[in-house]
Amino acid sequence: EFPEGDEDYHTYDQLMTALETAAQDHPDITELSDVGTSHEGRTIPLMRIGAGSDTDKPEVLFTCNQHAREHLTTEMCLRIVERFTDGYGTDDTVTELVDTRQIYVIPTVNPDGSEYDISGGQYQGWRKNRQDQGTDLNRNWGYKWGCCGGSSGEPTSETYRGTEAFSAPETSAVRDFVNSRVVDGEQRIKAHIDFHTYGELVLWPFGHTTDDTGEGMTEEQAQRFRSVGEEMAGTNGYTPQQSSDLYVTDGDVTDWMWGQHKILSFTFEMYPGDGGGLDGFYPGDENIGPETQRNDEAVDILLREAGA
Ligand code: 0X9
Ligand code: CA
Ligand code: ZN
Repeated sequence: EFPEGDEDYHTYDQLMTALETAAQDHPDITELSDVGTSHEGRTIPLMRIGAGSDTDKPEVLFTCNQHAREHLTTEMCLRIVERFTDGYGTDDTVTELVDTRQIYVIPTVNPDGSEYDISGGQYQGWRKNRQDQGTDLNRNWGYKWGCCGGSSGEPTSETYRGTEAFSAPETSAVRDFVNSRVVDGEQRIKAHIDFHTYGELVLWPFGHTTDDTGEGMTEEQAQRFRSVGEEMAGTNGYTPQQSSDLYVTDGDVTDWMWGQHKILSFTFEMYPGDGGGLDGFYPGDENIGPETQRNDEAVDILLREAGA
């Protein structure tokens, strides 16, 4: 459970209950399922929100909580679920987007790590999954995995990349779902945000190279990332930049989404901007409302962009 004073954050069980409630209250526009199970056997939930199940509509994916201690991101995904279900039929923007898009939300990619991080009612400062000494899920994706000094081969490292690409059941489950959205040879998912904390940044690929353009990224494509990234950052006040401007990573999710599938994929680093080390991962629960709402417009922009 969460420490005293932070009870508004959702534990895994509370998250599952909230998702079940949203699905039960809005059966016509939702479908709650899962992409598979974690190392310790927890279900990794998947919510689809969209009016009608047809495959002609552009699809958008939101993922959260790859990193265990980044609990604010789980709340971000839950807000997306609740806004696009409760707002249907009353909020014009929500209604239009639910009518014209399929919205997929995976609120916790790393349920084992997240539960471990709050075990004993104290924050454990945990980042990775719970397989052996822990794999950094955001170094385990299969596009140029381990290529470029942006991850570690040492199991004790916070950025351990795993024994091979997709060695973690959590990344391979999400991979299989995304691969399954290739219908008639076309990837139906057009855009994606992976939420992290912290730093207040909007980041785009590639992360494995500091080059702006090159293999897998034309001038025109890089321009589109920059312009959409800057537009979103204009609404939440985050700093927009290529992800490798922060630091080089290999095996992160956005490199795979773009490199493998040409999905317009961003990493958001949420509140706070500068949190003083480990404390930055644990903003009080009074921040959940304002700091998730802060990304409403950016989420809407990406949903619209998926149709462009
Ligand atoms: O290191 C990460 O996985 C992300 N930051 S975090 O503090 N949440 O761990 C950033 C990943 C974005 N990719 C690059 N910076 N290359
Ligand atoms: Ca509180
Ligand atoms: Zn993170």
